[in-house]
Amino acid sequence: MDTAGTAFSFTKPDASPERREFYARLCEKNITPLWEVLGKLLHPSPVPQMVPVMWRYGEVRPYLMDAGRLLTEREAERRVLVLENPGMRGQSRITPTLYAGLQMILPGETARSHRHAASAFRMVVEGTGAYTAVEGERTTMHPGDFILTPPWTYHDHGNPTESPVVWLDGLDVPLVNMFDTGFAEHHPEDLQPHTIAEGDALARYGANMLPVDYTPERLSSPVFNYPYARSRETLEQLRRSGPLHGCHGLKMRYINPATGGSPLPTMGAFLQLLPAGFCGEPYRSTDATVYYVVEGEGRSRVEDASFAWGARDIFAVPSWSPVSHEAQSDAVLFSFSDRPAQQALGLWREQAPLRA
Ligand code: GTQ
Repeated sequence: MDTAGTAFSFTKPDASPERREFYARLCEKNITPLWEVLGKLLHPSPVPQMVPVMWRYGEVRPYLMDAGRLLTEREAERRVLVLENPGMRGQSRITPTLYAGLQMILPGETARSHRHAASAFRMVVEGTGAYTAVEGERTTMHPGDFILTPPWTYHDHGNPTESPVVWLDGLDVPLVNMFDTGFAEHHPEDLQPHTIAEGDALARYGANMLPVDYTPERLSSPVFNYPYARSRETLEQLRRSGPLHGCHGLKMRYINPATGGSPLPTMGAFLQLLPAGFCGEPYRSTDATVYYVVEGEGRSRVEDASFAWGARDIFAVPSWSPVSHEAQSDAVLFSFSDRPAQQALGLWREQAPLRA
């Protein structure tokens, strides 16, 4: 049985001259007394360095265009502006475990083929008709599409259209590097050969059927494009049947159709509809979460911060911070976090309703 505890607190013992002299001797040997650091190691609840933050797309877009003038895609490998959490500058982190950036690719450009141990996905922000190729298959990008590049799969991007294309990249690089498990390599050719017809993966694995002898080759989803048109239609259909969740509105999670688990081993992704006038209750969970506004206008309160958002804006919510959403117009929020990693390790918690 679970016995309710009292809040953890710890006061350092006084440091007498004799104790200090002892600590100095320990220090020389790379040893620290636990009672000097315990308060930093154990807390009654999470103490994130991460802070709530929002980026308005209208403010970032001009910088993407500047980057387009100043560097070629080839020089940059990927032309990405990394969204850094103000509580963790210089670490390429938007949350403690996740990386996010806005990638821009100009007409006629390609981003060379490579692969890495980190998982990645794209959420398409602007422009229709660019492509991502993954392990021999291309998929055409449309705004709102959720596109995977599973760990150690070759991927390249191209923009054969007449306009710049922008997407949000999410990667688990900080988590992979914390484990010191990061590897990366280029494909021997600039662009990998396209050996599989476009649409193959979605038809084969994404239509509520699987090939009769299918056995999963990897932990990630065999579907690598989750088209927005389909996901949006699902939300539209479901709002007619209801009911709405008091905190989330109508919230769905993206899945690996072969397992029902998350699309990528470490990252979960979600899509939620907040109907016009929705005024949600506060909710919190231990997975720090990044939100991207696909459609609509509204406001989210995160602790003391209040983010008034519109389409294409991005905001981030730290672990265990209460968040509540309101929608002025019908709104669709995409979000992602390391929830599957926390769940696999037995660490994930959520709370709603919140006690005072
Ligand atoms: O598109 O492969 O934002 O490798 C960072 C690293 C995107 C990519 C990023 C990458 C990519």
